[in-house]
Amino acid sequence: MSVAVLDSNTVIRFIEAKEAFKNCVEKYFKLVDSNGDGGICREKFKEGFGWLFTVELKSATKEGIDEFYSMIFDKFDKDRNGKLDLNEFTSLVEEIMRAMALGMGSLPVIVAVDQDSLLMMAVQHEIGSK
Ligand SMILES: [Ca+2]
Repeated sequence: MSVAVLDSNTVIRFIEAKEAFKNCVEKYFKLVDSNGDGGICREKFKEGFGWLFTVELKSATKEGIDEFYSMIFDKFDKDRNGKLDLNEFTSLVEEIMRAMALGMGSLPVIVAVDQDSLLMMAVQHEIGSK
């Protein structure tokens, strides 16, 4: 866990740098899709979500957490085949990151980020492009 200073523009610029963003999402997709069948099932999604985003659900009950994951999964499993393919997964990541950016507003915020989290990738992308 490290600490980074970022604002919504850091995140938005990362999403809009299509190639860099796509590469990162694909990297995570492959990580979560551990058996490489091109789809992330419900169970793997639950396991893998914490790698992507630091989820603060400490006060939530187990049922609450399950419901949270189901809700997200169902929303993005557009063709309802019980798996998230790369496209579905990409829209999921993009939407969550945009929501995070909205929450940050235009003032820089200090956030604790996991070394391999997507927010960290956004920060690194920003540093790299300067
Ligand atoms: Ca699907």
